[in-house]
Amino acid sequence: LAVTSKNRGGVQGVKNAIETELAELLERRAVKGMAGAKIRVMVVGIPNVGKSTFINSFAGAARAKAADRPGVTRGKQWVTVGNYDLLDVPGVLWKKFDSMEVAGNLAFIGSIKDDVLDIEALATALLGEMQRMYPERLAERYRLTAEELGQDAYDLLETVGRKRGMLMSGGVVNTERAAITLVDEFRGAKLGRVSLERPEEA
Ligand SMILES: Nc1nc2c(ncn2[C@@H]2O[C@H](COP(=O)(O)OP(=O)(O)O)[C@@H](O)[C@H]2O)c(=O)[nH]1
Ligand SMILES: [Mg+2]
Repeated sequence: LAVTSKNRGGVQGVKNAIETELAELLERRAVKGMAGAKIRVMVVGIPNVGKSTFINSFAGAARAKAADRPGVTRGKQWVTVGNYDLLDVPGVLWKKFDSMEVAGNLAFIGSIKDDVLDIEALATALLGEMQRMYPERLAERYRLTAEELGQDAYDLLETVGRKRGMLMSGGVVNTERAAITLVDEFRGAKLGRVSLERPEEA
């Protein structure tokens, strides 16, 4: 069962969707006098997508550890809420990415551990995508002139760092700090809501 815009409607919406999906099973259980048996739900998804947060809103309390980075949920954890047993699991990624574009997008949103990535390369690639797809957001957030906005992505990273006063001795821009800031702000939605991928046209 996928949580989508059609069934999100909050926790109750998801419960309704599960109970509709399992109507036959629940009916059979009721006939066998097993109405009290818990509904077991495994919550699966890519790292850092909000699985633990979802379980916590389902439970109405912080029962599963959630954080703004991948790899926080280690091993599986059962959380019992009313007549539900929810299973929180570490995020899963497929073995091989279809394209560098998909791999890059997963890195931008924090589904791949940052320590295995070059943060400046990541920020530069992200800037390139934002220049292409949402230039006005960049211009607004970092108060960029049209000329600054049109620079190569790496030069733009330097400009962002300079504008934020991230200078090292000799006036050299600390591009690593600029990169960390940029990626953090993107993930914190400071650049607004961004869609990196769109459903394929039918
Ligand atoms: N904007 C937004 N952020 C969310 C949502 N759900 C979770 N998050 C944030 O996404 C990050 C990852 O959440 P977490 O539940 O730990 O993801 P998990 O790795 O899939 O278990 C945390 O910083 C959450 O606060 C959501 O619906 N919207
Ligand atoms: Mg988790």
